[in-house]
Amino acid sequence: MSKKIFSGVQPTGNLHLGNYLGAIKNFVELNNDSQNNCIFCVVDLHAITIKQDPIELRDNIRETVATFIACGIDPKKSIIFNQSTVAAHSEAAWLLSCVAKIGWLNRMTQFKEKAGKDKEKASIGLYSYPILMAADILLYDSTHVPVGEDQKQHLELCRDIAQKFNNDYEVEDFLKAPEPLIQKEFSRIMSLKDGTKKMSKSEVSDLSRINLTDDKDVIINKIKKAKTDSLPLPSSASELSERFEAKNLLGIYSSLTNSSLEKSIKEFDGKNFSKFKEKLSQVLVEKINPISLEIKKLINDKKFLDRILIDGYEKANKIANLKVKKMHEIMGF
Ligand code: AQP
Repeated sequence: MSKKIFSGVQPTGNLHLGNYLGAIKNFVELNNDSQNNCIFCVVDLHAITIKQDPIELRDNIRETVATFIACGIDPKKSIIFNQSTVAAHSEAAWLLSCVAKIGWLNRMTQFKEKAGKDKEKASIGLYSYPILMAADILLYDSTHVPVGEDQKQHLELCRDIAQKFNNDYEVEDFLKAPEPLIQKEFSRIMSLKDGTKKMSKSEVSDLSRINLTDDKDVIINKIKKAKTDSLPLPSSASELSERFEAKNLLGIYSSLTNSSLEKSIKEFDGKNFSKFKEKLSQVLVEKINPISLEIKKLINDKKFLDRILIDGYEKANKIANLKVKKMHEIMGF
């Protein structure tokens, strides 16, 4: 059965290994299946929930497109567009925010994490952004949404909003509740400096992540400095329950080599970290270096990147406008 795929990435800086292994790697596989209709969105309206420098934001939008292409997404097979160019997203978000419940939003753990201790000072957009995310997805009748594990709760909210809209307005199956597509293993890549924290663009220390634009030497250095513990590598997965950094590094290795955690554990059983880190760096360089070189090449071709966004806008705008128009009719406008 053909799937309608939708997913977004925030243009908030260098995309990293977590974005790649948790989401973009999956986008590429879905894009390569000719049965699927894929839409990949640069979600700049989400990015501004935390203050952005306008000049950097504009560059980051192009860099995100360049990263999609460098990772293997083919703009001829998928729609790639910039969220803010399709006004229906903001509009549908407002319509849906009148359906969603405050209690539902209050349960969102990502807001709690991102707002930190000073919730009163967080933007209202940061609080309500899962509703905009629901609008993004529902406008395209998306059936499947490939995301990292951290977005699972937002997708559940999206399903609740769709269902409530359909019930409130008695329009069965008008908004389609999408299925999350989350990698079964290694769906949450952790910081290289702290195995209990998600690898993230906004983390201050650049040593906490592998950026997709990092070159060979930078990658090797970051893996050398990645936090580990004093024990040798384990001989079974059960020994990893409290060894967060070891588990994360073995997970990264397994994901990159498309093997299971068990297989990787067997490969490095009892070895010390320096041997393992050498192999991990090698695998990372093999995967990331070509992507990094391609991003750096594409980023100079602004015309090419802008053309992709304009083509994508034209296609996405048509679909989204039709859906929002139907929402107007249903809601009595
Ligand atoms: N560490 C991660 N492990 C697995 N998947 C991840 N994703 C992000 N970080 C990890 C997935 O990547 C997709 C795009 O994410 P995003 O850039 O739109 O937003 P994010 O989740 O907020 O990513 P960051 O890096 O943490 O950005 P900042 O620091 O700007 O907030 C999503 O599918 C996400 O699940």
